[in-house]
Amino acid sequence: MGTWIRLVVLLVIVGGVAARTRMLVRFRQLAPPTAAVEREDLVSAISNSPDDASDDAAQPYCFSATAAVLLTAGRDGLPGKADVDDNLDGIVDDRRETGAVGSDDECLGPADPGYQAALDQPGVITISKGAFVACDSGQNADRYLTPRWGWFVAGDKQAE
Ligand SMILES: [Ca+2]
Ligand SMILES: [Ca+2]
Repeated sequence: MGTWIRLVVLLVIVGGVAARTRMLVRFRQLAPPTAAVEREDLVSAISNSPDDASDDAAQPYCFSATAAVLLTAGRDGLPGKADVDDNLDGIVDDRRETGAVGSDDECLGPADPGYQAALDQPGVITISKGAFVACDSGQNADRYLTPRWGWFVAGDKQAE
């Protein structure tokens, strides 16, 4: 009987070590892509013109309290899922289905692809005001967008 207990304790210890090792390996793999970004890289990106084709060029964005955030009918052109009564009110594809969960409907801000085209589409709903829009304020922008790193905030120069 003592042998069985020792075997169980040994299995628990080996299992614990294996689980901990697996977690540590996974943790390293889950490091964010920005983990290796140096501040100098971001300062350089801000200095590059957004017209550069480089992935490192940063487009400045400034907050606009009047910029519309849109809710579109998606690629199928119909509110919610096409030919489905998403909100169960007995009417298929009525306007109140726009943005239904699981549909192709999209929420778009000025920085999103397709935003300009959506402004002219019928059935598009403005769900709020206030968003970041491309601007040319250079190093004083509220935030920046790069193809390589996505969004980042540069912060106040005095904090350096
Ligand atoms: Ca749709
Ligand atoms: Ca409906």
